[in-house]
Amino acid sequence: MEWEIFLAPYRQAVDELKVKLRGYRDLYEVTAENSPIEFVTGRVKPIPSIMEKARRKGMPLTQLNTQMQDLAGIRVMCQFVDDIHRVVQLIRNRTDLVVVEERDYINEKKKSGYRSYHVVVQYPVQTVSGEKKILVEIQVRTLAMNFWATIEHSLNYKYKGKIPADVKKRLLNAAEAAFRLDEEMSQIRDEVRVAQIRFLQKNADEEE
Ligand code: 0O2
Repeated sequence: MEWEIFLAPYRQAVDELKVKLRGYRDLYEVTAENSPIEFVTGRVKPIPSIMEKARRKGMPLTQLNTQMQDLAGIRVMCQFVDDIHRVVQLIRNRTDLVVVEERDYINEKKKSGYRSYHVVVQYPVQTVSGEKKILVEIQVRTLAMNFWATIEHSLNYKYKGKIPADVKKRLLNAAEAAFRLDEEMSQIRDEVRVAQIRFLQKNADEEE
């Protein structure tokens, strides 16, 4: 029950931010621009994971609100790597939250091969006892990065954090393959854009 009371504003923050970030898709629909957001998910960290992380990092349970930045977590999935930077800019421009930290695991991937852009924000929630400022970790990643991270995460869970060396190596190769897939998709998109512009230009010239 105490956990539920402690986590209630985190659930509120996750619910509100999911709605707000999903809203961009509708806002982009009325512009000529493509939405940089494909889909948004969110979760409050499960209690056993909170306890495990607190133990691993030597965090006192009384300091979780200031020390554990991902009790509330939002994930934003994008089609292309460029879209990640557009989403991060949208987050930085918001006036209903304050960005407190950014971690660029795209230019500096983790040892595991993990890639994503993390933005930690401070978000005010209106609770029954007044305003409470909550830390929320927003992970922004491409569909390919998400595919890799989801599978690696479940393997980690399956092997209880002790993935065998050969599987780790193959996961690293798979992370590189996901990275190349992102690069290839961006190039294809750029080439299609150039071809479209040429096609429109040609039609316009012919009509003159
Ligand atoms: P879950 O189940 O996703 O909620 P640390 O936990 O020490 O690695 P720190 O300092 O808390 O990291 O912050 P970081 O690295 O910015 O964010 C941690 C979260 O990023 C993780 O949460 C994952 O969601 C994701 N992440 C980081 N590294 C990896 C990785 O190698 N593989 C995958 N699949 N995800 C990763 P949690 O706490 O692991 O849990």
